[in-house]
Amino acid sequence: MNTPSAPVALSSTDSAEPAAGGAAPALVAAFEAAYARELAQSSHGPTAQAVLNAASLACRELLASRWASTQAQDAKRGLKATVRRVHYLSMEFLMGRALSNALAALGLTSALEAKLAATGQSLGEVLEREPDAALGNGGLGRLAACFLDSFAELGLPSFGYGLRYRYGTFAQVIQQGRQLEQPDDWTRDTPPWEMPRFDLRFKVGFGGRIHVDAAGVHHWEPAEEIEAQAYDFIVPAHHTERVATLRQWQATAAPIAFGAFCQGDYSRAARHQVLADAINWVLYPDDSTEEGRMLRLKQEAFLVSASLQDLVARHLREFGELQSLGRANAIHLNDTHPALAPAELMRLLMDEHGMAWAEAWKITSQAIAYTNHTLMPEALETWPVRMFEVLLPRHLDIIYRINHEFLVELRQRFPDDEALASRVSLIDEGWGHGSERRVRMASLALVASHRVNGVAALHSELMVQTIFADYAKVWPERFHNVTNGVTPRRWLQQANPKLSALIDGAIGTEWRRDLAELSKLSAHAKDGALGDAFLAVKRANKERLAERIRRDLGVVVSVDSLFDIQIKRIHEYKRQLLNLLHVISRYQAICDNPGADWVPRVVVIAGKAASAYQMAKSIVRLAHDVGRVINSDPRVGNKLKLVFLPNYSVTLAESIIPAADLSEQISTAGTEASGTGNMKFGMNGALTIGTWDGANIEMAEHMGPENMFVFGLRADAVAKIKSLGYDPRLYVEQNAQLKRVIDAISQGDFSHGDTERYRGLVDNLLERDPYLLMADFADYVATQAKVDALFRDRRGWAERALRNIAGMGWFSSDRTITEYVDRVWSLDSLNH
Ligand code: GL9
Repeated sequence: MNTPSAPVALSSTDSAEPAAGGAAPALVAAFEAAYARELAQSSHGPTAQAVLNAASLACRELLASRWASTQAQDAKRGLKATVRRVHYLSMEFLMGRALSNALAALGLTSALEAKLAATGQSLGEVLEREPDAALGNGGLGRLAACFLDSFAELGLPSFGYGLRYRYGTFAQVIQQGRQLEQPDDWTRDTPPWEMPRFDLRFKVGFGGRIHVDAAGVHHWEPAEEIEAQAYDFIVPAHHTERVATLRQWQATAAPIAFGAFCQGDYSRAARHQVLADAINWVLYPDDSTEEGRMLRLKQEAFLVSASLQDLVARHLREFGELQSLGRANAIHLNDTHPALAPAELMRLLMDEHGMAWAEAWKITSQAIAYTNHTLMPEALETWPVRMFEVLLPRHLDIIYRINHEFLVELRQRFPDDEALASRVSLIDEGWGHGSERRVRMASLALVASHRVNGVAALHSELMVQTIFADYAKVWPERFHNVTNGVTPRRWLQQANPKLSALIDGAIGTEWRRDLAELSKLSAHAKDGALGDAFLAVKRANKERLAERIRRDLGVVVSVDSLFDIQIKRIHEYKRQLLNLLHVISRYQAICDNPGADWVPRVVVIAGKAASAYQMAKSIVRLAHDVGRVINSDPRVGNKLKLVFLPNYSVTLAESIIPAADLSEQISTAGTEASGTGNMKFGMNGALTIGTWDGANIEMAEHMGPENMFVFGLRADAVAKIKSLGYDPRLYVEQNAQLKRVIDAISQGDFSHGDTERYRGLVDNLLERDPYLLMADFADYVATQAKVDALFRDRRGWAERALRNIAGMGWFSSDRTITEYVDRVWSLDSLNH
């Protein structure tokens, strides 16, 4: 990539843990001071919690000094820099735990371990106490967190911008097989990892009136003003002293209600406070109900406005003018949630800084780029014009003007195509469906962006053929693909130290800096001794997971079994139900013939269902019902177990993935934009059973398709079957095995004879089956048989696993970010 102009200091070692250099004594001293303070403040004595708090504060201090030097380097870059400073706007950052990553990055794990040994505490136990920062729902939020890690590692001048939610995604509790949602009070016991920036506060307005002065300048008088205060979450590089910043905004009531308070109107004063607080209360599930939508729009506007005010102030400070803002800064929209950004930037440039429309628009479209993360049409965000009128009147004006300019230009280029104009307009007039007028957020993002990308090759292709076909006709040059990646620091080096050490032994340690080096493993794939060592590492990881399953669920599983794992959000398109159908069919076959030579399997499922998504919740319940029956059937024993691990999280994933033999990536082809779990499993030496979908395709291409268990209809066949009129019943009638599975569910075999419990679920499968489970069932089951056959051949399995790892070098988020820099964020990308 074009490296930023500031030089970055590389640490001097290649070992598993980067050298701490002079930091170890500093950390130990900072730790001791913080620990003494903890003990002075706590009534519980020298607990693991006290150690966690002290260690976090000590790391934070070290990171803060790295933060200051990173910022100082970046501030000096000037306009010569070829890479623009990136501002990554996202409503979600699924960070997980911070301490173990920071210790690893700072090279201080052993120093702290040694220090703790003296106090009789174990570092592992301390690390286990840290709550996850779960400020995201799934892949999109975790991708943003991986990107921050790569921003740091690559030394990219950047800010991640998000909201500091009080409650992250809900905690999932299972009661009698059903999901219950509980608040996730993640900041309760631990001092915040982030640094408050009391000097960084911006006012964000809502509602009110606009008046235009004699000079034509718009003055917006908001009815309500909320103050945004910055908190920085510092993300360290692992091989340099650079850091990345996640700046999260906390809302506080601007002190304007003081008057009300003085007059004794406490409830008005309090209401003002509550309105501000609400902005930070909760992260909404991506596929939530209509409820709270007004608040969600406020959250989006709050994130965008505070972040862009911060950017504009910084640019002015560094450059003394705003004309160069678009050449020095990239503003990236992580999906459409921050798509108000162009309207807000136009407002700031024109209303607050007196710029004319044309110049402000030029700067805005230089700065903005947008990534789409899903083709699901229901995920295309739109907001009623009515809500804009109430909350964001000035932004609505600007959006109308952007739309006007856009449509004038469009009509010149496509004179007789009013249908096109109405399809691409920023405003959905609601004519077709007789409903209210709405602002189309994706259209706003597309019009303002100089680059738009999908997240895997197939997804980017389908994006321009389907949801954005009209826009691709208007601006074909804007559309690109940048395939996702994940950070190998967290997902391989930290999650799987044993495998990492094995790889070091086989090919050296350079892969820790440059994941592409993993390809060297393919030369060793047939090395039997290495294969055996790989299997031993896998077994050790499986033992840890088996222990957890025993402890948390009381189910005893054998590590000789094939660990078959599907962990992700519960969604119909991801087809956890297809997995369950296979499990049921295997169960029935085992009962028919318990004496046969079965390959023992442990099927593990984990994931959260959005609270309002009834079908997904029903799938969670079915998983529990089926697991209860199978796990207690004496005919089955170790031949098959099904467990559902509750409260899926980044941390849980870190312990599950290294233990997987088989990774389930079985979405209906054309529906999973990319997937990133698939990559984490691949790096950890799990084989994939998957459809020709999302990034599975590119994984197969990189490792050789013969090393993946691919099954099912491809995206074009899916589209064709649907267009011809798909009838799921035909598949059921023609497949006795499938029919028997469906009948067992309907007859109540897993629900104590209750034939109502899964009626909706079964009817949906038989009558609609929108994700084609019935059509793919036979091939899925046949492919699972191939998995069994290979698993019996231990050396053959290990060889394939090594080939999988060897093929995963390309799926580092470092490669992804390098591509974003080349195609989207470099200065160069503005000229092509
Ligand atoms: C998602 C896609 O569904 C995934 O396939 C993709 O890997 C990620 C990251 O690009 O984005 N889009 C999306 O809305 N979510 C994704 O995971 N959903 C959530 O994050 C809940």
